[in-house]
Amino acid sequence: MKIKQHIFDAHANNKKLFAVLIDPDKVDNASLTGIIERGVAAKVDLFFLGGSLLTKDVLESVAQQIKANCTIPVILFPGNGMQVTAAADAILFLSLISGRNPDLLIGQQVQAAPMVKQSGIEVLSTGYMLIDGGTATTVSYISNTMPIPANKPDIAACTAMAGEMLGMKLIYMDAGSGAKTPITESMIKVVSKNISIPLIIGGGITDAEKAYLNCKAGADIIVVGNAIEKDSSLIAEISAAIHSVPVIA
Ligand code: 1GP
Repeated sequence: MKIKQHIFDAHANNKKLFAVLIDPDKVDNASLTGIIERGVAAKVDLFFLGGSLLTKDVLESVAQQIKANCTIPVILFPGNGMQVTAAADAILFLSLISGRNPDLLIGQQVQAAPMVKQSGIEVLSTGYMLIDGGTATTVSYISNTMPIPANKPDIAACTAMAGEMLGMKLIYMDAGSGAKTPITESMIKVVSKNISIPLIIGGGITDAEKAYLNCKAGADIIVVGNAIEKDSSLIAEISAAIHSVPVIA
């Protein structure tokens, strides 16, 4: 319960968190070392680890390398039920509640449940919502679901509310990795007003200003992957922006 408590405490105090997403397929030893070092220096709160489509069997070794070199928690962000390793600290146990694909609503979870239990890692029950990011992303293709239209905040709010009512502990709204248009502040505002659990926002965020505005609109955790893969020096400025949002005393 350690990581969930940490996220809930931050949410209660309006302390915004920064999660750097690492796609294990896309890092090598040197680039991962760079991301870890910059992450530690910039006080990154969380590492998310996973991808919609993994083609190399390196999830465990990447998790181990992060754990061996820093104390930043490693949270699995699995693209499917096979992406489980005891080397991580926790897993976003996702149900794709924006879609109507039963395999991603409950099928993959049934298959993954015994492995997750055996691993002993912390389970973070998460309602996962795809929002149209203006381009076909890997996740929209692989999940075979229709994202929520970007101009329909009411649908997003009702979906998030349903997720909370079903007992989920986090809501993750994602425009998909490399989205052309990240989620709008107006949608974040409407959704965050309608739920009381922490809200994770990601997909297509490429600069500190956007991360800051998302936090001001009601995001609790900002996830950035693609932009950092291209330029890991962004970690420092995005982290500073997210952590500059005033905390409730
Ligand atoms: C994707 O939300 C994450 O699932 C992060 O997206 O890679 O575009 O930052 P980016």
